[in-house]
Amino acid sequence: MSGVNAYDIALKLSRKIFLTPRVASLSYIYDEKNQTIDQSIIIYFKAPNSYTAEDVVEFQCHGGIRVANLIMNEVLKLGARVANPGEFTKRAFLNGRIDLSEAEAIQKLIEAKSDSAIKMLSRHLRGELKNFIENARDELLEIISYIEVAIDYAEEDLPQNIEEQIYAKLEKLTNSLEKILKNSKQRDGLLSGFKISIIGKPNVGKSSLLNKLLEYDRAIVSDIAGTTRDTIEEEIKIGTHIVKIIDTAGIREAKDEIEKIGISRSFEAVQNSDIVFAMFDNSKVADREDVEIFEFLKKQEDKKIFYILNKNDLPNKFNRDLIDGAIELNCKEDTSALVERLEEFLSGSFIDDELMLSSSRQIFAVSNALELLKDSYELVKNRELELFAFNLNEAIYHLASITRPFERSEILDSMFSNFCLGK
Ligand SMILES: Nc1nc2c(ncn2[C@@H]2O[C@H](COP(=O)(O)OP(=O)(O)OP(=O)(O)O)[C@@H](O)[C@H]2O)c(=O)[nH]1
Ligand SMILES: [Mg+2]
Repeated sequence: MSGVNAYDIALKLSRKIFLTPRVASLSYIYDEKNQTIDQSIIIYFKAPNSYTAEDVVEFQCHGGIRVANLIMNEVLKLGARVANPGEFTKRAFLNGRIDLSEAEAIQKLIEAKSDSAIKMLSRHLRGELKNFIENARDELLEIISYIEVAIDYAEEDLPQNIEEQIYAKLEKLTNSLEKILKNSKQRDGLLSGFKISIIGKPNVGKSSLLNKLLEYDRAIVSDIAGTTRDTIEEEIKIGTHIVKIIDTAGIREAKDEIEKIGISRSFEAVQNSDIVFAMFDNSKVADREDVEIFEFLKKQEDKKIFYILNKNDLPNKFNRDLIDGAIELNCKEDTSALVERLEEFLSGSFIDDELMLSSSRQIFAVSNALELLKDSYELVKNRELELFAFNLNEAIYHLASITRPFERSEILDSMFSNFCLGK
């Protein structure tokens, strides 16, 4: 419970005269008819030293949902109401306890898909992203103040090297924003969980690979080409990462309408993933369809592609030169060679000391600010200093939206509604 009446309600429920802040008190909980519901631990956090910066009371009751529900009912009868999703964190923000970058880190922490993600988010929680953004803002303010002095001068009185001086400052800032943006985009999968799609011609062993990775027979495997008709998504743990893996329908020139739809979903799956397992059959001669798959993969510049030559227990007929350095597997028996390479890639995708952004909202804000800064060079060159100052102010506005937005309600509503209930 959080809010001005939280403490009073807790006293009524426990029939206590007082609760010592930050002390775990063992207490019975009573209903309105004076019957005991449970014996539980009550902890009172006195404002402002709590998660929300308001009076907060926590109950640690016995397990199971029933006891908790009974206590909840009594709390509601005494005047409390059920919190909205993310309301505790929203109050923490509104009460100035945390900024938005920290609130987002809390949300992402709950959903984190890897140990490395947790480490990065805990840095955000310690305020590292906030400091980064505030430094950028201070540098922009410095340039603006510089400009404002310049605006007051007549053109001919301006120092000769004013352009270079502004350029130097601007360049430093542009570079650091570009860097954090690049890091964040490249390693997006780190926070949201990497997505891997398995693609290849029919019958190469894609579903066999999925099943082997999951260690149970999730997908139907058969020697009939075109067995998998629709994409199948599952989560697996690779080292300290939870990744989503998508088995797809084999790609070929299909006549069947349903198979065609399945195949277009296979291409979509590749487009939506960070990593591709491209599988070929060692026991067959490479043909036109294999080549077409290569052509398609060549265009997927931003994906990490693992080439796999499957069925290496059978005599080789596939032209190995086509996929030099492919991982050779027998999916029915052992996929460890692939898992090792994947694990290496996943852990290598995280560089400890590089700060990154944690949400598309933050990426959007930095991209907007960066665009404005890039446009500003031209303005300095043309001595359009007023417009230049305006641009920089706009950039500050975008950066501020990451930590403390100027126009709050819209951003806040959309952001906190993504939280899970009770946080
Ligand atoms: N010898 C051998 N057979 C394999 C291997 N991997 C899969 N197979 C067999 O190849 C056949 C096709 O396997 P699937 O996993 O269904 O192939 P798929 O790529 O999912 O095929 P579609 O769903 O039709 O696209 C099955 O009979 C598997 O048992 C392997 O490494 N060695
Ligand atoms: Mg299949």
